[in-house]
Amino acid sequence: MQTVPNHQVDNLQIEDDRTGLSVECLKRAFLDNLFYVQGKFPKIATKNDYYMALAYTVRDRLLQRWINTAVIYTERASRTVSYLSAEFLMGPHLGNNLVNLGIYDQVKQAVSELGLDLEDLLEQEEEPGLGNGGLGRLAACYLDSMATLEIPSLGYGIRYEFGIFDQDIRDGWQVEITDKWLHCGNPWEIARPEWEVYVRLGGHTEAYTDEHGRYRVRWIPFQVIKGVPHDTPILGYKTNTANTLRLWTAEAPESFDFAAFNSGDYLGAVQEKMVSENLSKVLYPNDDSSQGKRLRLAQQIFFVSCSLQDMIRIVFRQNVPLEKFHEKFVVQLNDTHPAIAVAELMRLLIDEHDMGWDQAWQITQKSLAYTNHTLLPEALERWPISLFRELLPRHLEIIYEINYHFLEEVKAKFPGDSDRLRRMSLIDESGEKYVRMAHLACVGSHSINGVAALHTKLLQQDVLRDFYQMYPEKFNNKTNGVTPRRFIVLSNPRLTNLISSKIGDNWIKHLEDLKHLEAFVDDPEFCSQWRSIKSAIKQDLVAYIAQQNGITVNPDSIFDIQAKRFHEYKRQHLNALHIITLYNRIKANPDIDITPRTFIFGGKAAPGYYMAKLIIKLLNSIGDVVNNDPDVRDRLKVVFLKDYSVKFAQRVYPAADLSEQISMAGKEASGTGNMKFALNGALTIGTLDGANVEIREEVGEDNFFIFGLTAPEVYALKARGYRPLDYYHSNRELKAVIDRIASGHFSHGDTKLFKPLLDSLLYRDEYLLFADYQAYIDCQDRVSQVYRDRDRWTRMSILNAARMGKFSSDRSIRDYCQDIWNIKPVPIELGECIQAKE
Ligand code: CR1
Repeated sequence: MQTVPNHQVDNLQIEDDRTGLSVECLKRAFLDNLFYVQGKFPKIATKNDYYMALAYTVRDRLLQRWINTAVIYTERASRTVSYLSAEFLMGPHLGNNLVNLGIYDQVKQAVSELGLDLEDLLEQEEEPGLGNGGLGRLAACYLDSMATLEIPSLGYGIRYEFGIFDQDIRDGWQVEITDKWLHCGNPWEIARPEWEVYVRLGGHTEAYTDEHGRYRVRWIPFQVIKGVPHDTPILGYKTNTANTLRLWTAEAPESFDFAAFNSGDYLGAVQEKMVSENLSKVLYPNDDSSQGKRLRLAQQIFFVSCSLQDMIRIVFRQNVPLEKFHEKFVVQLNDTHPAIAVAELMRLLIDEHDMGWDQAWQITQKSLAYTNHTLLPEALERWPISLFRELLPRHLEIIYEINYHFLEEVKAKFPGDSDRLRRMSLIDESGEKYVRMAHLACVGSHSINGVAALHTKLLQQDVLRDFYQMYPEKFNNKTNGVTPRRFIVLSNPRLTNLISSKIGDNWIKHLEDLKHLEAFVDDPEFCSQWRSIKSAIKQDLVAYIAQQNGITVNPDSIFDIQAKRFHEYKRQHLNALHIITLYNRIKANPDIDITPRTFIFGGKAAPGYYMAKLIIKLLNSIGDVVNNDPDVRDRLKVVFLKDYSVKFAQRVYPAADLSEQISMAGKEASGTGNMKFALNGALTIGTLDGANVEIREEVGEDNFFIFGLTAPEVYALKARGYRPLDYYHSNRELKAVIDRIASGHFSHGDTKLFKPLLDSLLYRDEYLLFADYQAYIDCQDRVSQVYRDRDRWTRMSILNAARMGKFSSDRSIRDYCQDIWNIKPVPIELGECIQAKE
């Protein structure tokens, strides 16, 4: 792996136990931390003690860069991106920091000289699962890329005490277990109580006239919550830049209500503390759906208000006049979860900092930019007006006023179009009244972007059409990307070394350079190395599956993997229909010539999403039958790997032959797993949905297994009137599959268990599984054919990886910098300013 670039070593002025990078120095520092931080000596130290000692050793090296970065940003009052996100799915920090510091190999040697195994210590880390899926992981990739590209940035979010639940599988069903990630402490964060802020909730407002005779509003809250920031350094890859992830914890302003305490009401006194702390207690485990819960809205205003107040503190601290807030900060809203920022920034500027409406509105619009991540109607957030009024009375007034000005603008642009006014209003008045958060975000931002070309187009044509007609200049596309540091360098060192041995290691920062691999696609030795690496990684996964699931898997079979959140639109059950189709073919003719396959699934279902949980149960039930049926003769295996996480994903992507990206076209905004698989040399079977479209464009149609209806075909079919039963009756294999499930074959004769799922397919089939079934099966048959031609498959695999340059999150971030943020890199020199005051 990488070694320390010499210029960094040259620049180091302090080579001591907290900054030194030599093996000797690392060893000394490690033992020192074991002693002084963990209070242990080797003989009695646990694995966790060793992990902590190593984490602190690495953190010390980060701190030097972190402080330098902060000094330079402060001195220059650098323009800064604030990335506001309710989720950051960071994954384990230790390994990534070793890669980005360029000391992976030195540390491996240092710990091994002390009789320890680095991989073992890396396994110890309890990852911060502060996100559900793609949206939270994208935020994490973007932090990595911003630091790598030397872009001043702050990630702002919530320090949930409990992250996404741990998933167990019992009797084939998902069981949720509380994620106690902070249990052993978190060595990567530093609390900053000196920067605490206060957030108000509830109560009422009062109008008054100030000393200049101006109309003003005072908000008398029912409750005040304290927000305490916890900072984590985010180091760039082989740069000295260490940016900050700042997560807020909710606390009661005073630990006790002393009045209540003195009157003897001890429990009443701690009550408030408990209520306040609830705010940052737990991550809502829903992906792509919103349930309108009060606590969730409270979480949103909490982290948004804390973050905006923090930005204003920084503005003052750096002597920037508040009128130039938008020059100092650009605030990216990661979906609508932080969209209340529109009203909160207005409130802070007007009520707390005496600014006039028009100026405040200009600053707000110039500062904010909004990214939309979904086309699913159930994910578009709306809050009942009653709830809003109860929790955020002042914000509701401000939203009404924004709406008034906005609708005047709409009237001026589209006179006499009252239907349009009704559709575009920030308030949905069709039944019970709601605040529409996506509309608020669109109106209050200067930029609105989707996350893949098709998604942005569909936003413009459909979900946000009225806003596109009103503000075409605000719309732009920013196709998602993933960080090659975590998703190949860290997770697939063998492939990384092979690639670097051929084309050098420039590709790690400039992923387009992977295209130089194409020169080797006809080199038999390179192809054979490529193949044996994939094979070795598959062997590792075979061992893991044997140990985790007790299933024996054939390493030469196609590793056919679908790993992502469970959702009907993602169609894990379409994959199930294919498995049963192959199973039926074997049952009908046990000697049939079938390309062996291992179907691997991973992913969590939202705890309240019954159908998704039933699909998990179905997959496990199919596995129980197929894996043990003597007729199958081990040609098919179905494996459900429980508790999918970033750590686990890093193990799975490199082992895939085939990546399943089979959502109904028009539903997956982008997808990012699709990119991680292809980067590791998997071929994709997919629909023309989300970023699949662009991946296929890049890798070439010959190297991509495409099937199924396109988004326009989906709409047309639905408009004509879709009848799934017709497909059932006219397709012999499909009927046999459904009948096989209905017969109780996978449920010990129980014909009721999967009935809700079968009924939803037979009588509704909202996501058109039946319509796409035959195309999917035909495409899978082609996959099986091609896999038998090893050389052809290897060639396709190499070309997939070689052509993934576009999908680096570095490219995405460069595009954001250029088109939306108007921000330039600020390189950090080490050493010069560490002693600089104050
Ligand atoms: C989308 O479903 C996309 C990620 C990141 C998800 C997925 O297709 O790759 O966002 N959306 O952009 C989401 O979680 C709440 O919406």
